[in-house]
Amino acid sequence: MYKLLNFAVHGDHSGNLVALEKGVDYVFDVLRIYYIWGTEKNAIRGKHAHNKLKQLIVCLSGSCDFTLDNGSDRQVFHLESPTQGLYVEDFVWREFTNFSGDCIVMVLASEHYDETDYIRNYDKFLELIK
Ligand code: T46
Repeated sequence: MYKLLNFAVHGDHSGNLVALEKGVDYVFDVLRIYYIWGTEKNAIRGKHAHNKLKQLIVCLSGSCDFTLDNGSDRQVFHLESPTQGLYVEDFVWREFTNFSGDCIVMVLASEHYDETDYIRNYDKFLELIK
């Protein structure tokens, strides 16, 4: 399952603020936060799914494209605002591309980093979700 979320923005003449709260904007315990920047425009990141991991993905600056695939549907999300987040559950194949030079992506994750949670072969992913 994946879903594009719109966050509440607290803005006034001095600027904007978004607060992400458990139970409102995401539902899992956050065990890890990581961020990605300085990615080459033509890079392709991701190319995997997860067995267990749930994540909330926010493009804080610039833009990039996230392609999500649940085995039957494939959808491209153009992330370009810190007011939106992509919630992505386990067993979703993801690729991200088309990075602007100023792109900074922050990810809230439900698990510690664990290489054994990654499914890096697309055919195996299709096999597992049958
Ligand atoms: C995902 C997408 C959106 C760590 O040591 N700890 C970490 O928490 C992470 C995420 C990565 N790493 C190391 C492992 C690799 O040596 O950092 C290097 C790059 O990681 P990776 O190639 O997995 O990066 P992406 O951008 O392809 O994927 C990441 C996440 O791994 C993945 O869960 O959903 O961002």
